[in-house]
Amino acid sequence: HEADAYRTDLMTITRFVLNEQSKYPESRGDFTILLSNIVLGCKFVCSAVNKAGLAKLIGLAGETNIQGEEQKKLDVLSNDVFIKALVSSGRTSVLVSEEDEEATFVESSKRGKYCVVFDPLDGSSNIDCGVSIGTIFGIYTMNHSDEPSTEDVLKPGNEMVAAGYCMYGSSCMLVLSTGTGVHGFTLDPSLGEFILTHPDIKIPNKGNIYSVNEGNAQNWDGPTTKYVERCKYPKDGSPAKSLRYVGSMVADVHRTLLYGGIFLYPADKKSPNGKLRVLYEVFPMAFLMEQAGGQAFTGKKRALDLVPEKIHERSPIFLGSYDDVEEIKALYAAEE
Ligand code: AHM
Ligand code: MG
Repeated sequence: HEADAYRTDLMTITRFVLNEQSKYPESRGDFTILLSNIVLGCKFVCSAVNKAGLAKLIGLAGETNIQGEEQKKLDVLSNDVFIKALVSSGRTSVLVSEEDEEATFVESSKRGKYCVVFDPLDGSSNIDCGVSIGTIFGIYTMNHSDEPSTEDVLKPGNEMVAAGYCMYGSSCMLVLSTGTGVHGFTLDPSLGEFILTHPDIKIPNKGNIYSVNEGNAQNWDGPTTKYVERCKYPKDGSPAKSLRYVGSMVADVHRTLLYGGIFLYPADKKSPNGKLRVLYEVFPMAFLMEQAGGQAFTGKKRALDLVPEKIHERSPIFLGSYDDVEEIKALYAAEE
């Protein structure tokens, strides 16, 4: 039956976002243009990641290939692509990338009302062995001042207007929230389009997976230690949780979103603020988790209420299913 083999009404990500934005009478399509440039960056990175083994794109930045050309490491290349796509969109003023120590301030002729914080290629330890990696991004609007500054992005995560990630895995998936739920789009490589495949993702209220780098256990604090102990040896007669840890935040969070459970990157004695970066790792993922019905907690407060003081600041993070995060919150509250 032809109708079964082919879906003819394709909800592309552009069409989806245009529909969403049309609910706002003041919308002039700026966000759609910005997003289509982010999508372009994701498609480029996806294709580069897929070719990486073949094209010898992997290697140290600064290494030269047979033609004597400089080779760029995949993460440097990805960053260049995103910065150029975002600047040329004409819709951004401040860009913060994990790859660049300083923020990028867009020249005045190309400025727009949005600011984008992003990690162009997260999970770098997984690049060379072909395991899933991803891009993470968050979007703010400019403050009402003339000159763009880091103040435009040093704002709590609850002020983000959108957040998302793209996972370069067995399929390429873009997961996005503009504050009205979480929606997943899968790249159809033959069309070069992201098609809505996972509308309105909701995270299960409770999961049976925990995800953490247990190699750091000797340096954990009391509540984290107690929590992970309970995952393995539950006191209430419930079955023990399974451990899954890719070591790529996008992959670990994506699984958590779809299957439920909890992802932890806690503080430890060696890293009192954990490892993950507030602006472009913690906030976007916390935003998505809350939009999907889950929670994100820092060990002290709701993650989205943090007010970052520096663009590359770090924070401990516990995120995932509502009930699972409730448990770790209770353990931290008991400490006080
Ligand atoms: P990166 O930005 O250098 O790639 O580091 C971030 C990654 C995350 O994707 C992942 O959650 C975490 O580091 C894993 O860290 P660890 O190897 O300490 O477990
Ligand atoms: Mg990173």
